[in-house]
Amino acid sequence: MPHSYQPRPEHKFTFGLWTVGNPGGDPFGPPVRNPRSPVELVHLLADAGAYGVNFHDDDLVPIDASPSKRDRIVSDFKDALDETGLTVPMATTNLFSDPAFRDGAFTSHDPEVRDYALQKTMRAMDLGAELGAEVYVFWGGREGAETDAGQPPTDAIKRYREAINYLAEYNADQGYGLRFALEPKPNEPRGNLFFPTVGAMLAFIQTLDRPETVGVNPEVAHEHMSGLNFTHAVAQAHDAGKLFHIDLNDQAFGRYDQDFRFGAESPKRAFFLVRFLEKVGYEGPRHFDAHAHRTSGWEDVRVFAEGCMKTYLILKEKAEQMRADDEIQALLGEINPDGHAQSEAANGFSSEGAASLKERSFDREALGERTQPYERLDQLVTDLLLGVR
Ligand code: GCO
Ligand code: MN
Ligand code: MN
Repeated sequence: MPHSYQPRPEHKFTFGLWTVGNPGGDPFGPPVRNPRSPVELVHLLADAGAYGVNFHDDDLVPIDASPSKRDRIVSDFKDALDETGLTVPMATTNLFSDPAFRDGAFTSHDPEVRDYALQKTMRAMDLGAELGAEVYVFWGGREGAETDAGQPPTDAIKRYREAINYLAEYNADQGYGLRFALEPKPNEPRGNLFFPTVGAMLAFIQTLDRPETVGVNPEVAHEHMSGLNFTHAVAQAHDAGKLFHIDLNDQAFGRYDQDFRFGAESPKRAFFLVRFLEKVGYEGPRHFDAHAHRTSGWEDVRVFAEGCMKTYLILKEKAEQMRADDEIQALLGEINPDGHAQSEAANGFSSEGAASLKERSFDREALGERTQPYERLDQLVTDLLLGVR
C-alpha cells in the first residue's frame, strides 16, 4: 500500500518566512500576492505539516520597527508558535536588502557599513536565540563585485574572516551555543559573489579562529548555478563534519536563480541527494529554500509547500525500495566488491609495503578489459523512479 507521505516532526521539514511568504515579485514585475503576516505564515506552514519556521531578522521585525513594536511582533509570533507547535531551528540576518549594503556588508569598503552589519547580526542572533534557534545561517547576498577593478578579493576574504571571528566570540560570550552555517552562492544578486561554492567555503572555514563551531549550508540551486553535482558537494561537507544545515529547492543548470519546488526540475538528482542524506543519517533540518511560481495564488502556495515535503518523502521511500531490491543490490555488490581491505592505500603506508608495491607486476591490459554494468544499474534505478519496478 502506498504511504500517505504525511510529514511528521521527526522529518524536520522547515521553511523560511521568506519562502512561503514570497509575494511573487521579480526583476521584471511587482509583487502579485497580498503579503501574509508572519503569524498567518506560521499557520499556513502548520496546516501543511511543517516542523519548523526560519526567518531573517527583517522578515519578522521590520528594519525600522520601534522597540515596543518589536516586542509586540515577537510576542504574537511566539503565541503562534505555541498554538501550532512549530519550532524555530534556524535564524539568519538580512544583510542584502537595505541600500546600506549595496556594496557588501561584512566585506564592504566602508568600515561604518561593516560595523552596522555586525550590530545588525548581533541583534538578529539575540532574536534567534530568544526563539530557540540552534543554527545560524550566513548568506552573503551582497558580498561580491560586478568588477574586479575595486578591492582585491583578498581584502574581502580578510574582512569576512574578521566578521565571522568576531561573531563567533559574541556567540561564545553570550553562551548562545549557535552553530554557524555559511551558505555559498556563485552569483545573484552580485555579478560575482565571494566564496562561490561549498568547496570554497569549506576551505575558508579552516582559516577561522573557531572552525569547530562553523559549518556550511549548501543549497541545491546554488551548486547547480555553477554546473556542479550537488550530492557530491554535500558528501564532501558531510565527510568534513560540516553539514550543519541544507537548503533544498531545484534549479535548471544555466538559468536564472529559480528556487523551484524541491524535485520539480531534476527529480533524479533529488533522489540521489535524499538517498545520500538518509543513508548517512543526516540529523539537521531539511529546509526548503524555494518559492511558488508567480502564477500561484495562496492556495497554490500551500500546495507548493506540501509538494516539497511530499517529494522528499516519496524519494525517501524510493531509496528504501532501492535498498530492498535484490537485483540492484546484486549489481552494486558486483560493481563495488569488498576489495577495500586489500588495497595498499587503505592499509596505510610502510616503506616495505611501498617497496614491494613498486615491484608488483600488473596485467594492465586485463585491468583495462574489466567492465562495469552501470547502464543496467542506472536503468533499473530509472525504472524504479518511474514507477514500473
Ligand atoms: C538566496 C539565498 C537565500 C538564503 C537566505 C538565508 O539565493 O537568496 O538562498 O534565500 O538562503 O537568505 O540566509
Ligand atoms: Mn538561493
Ligand atoms: Mn538559501
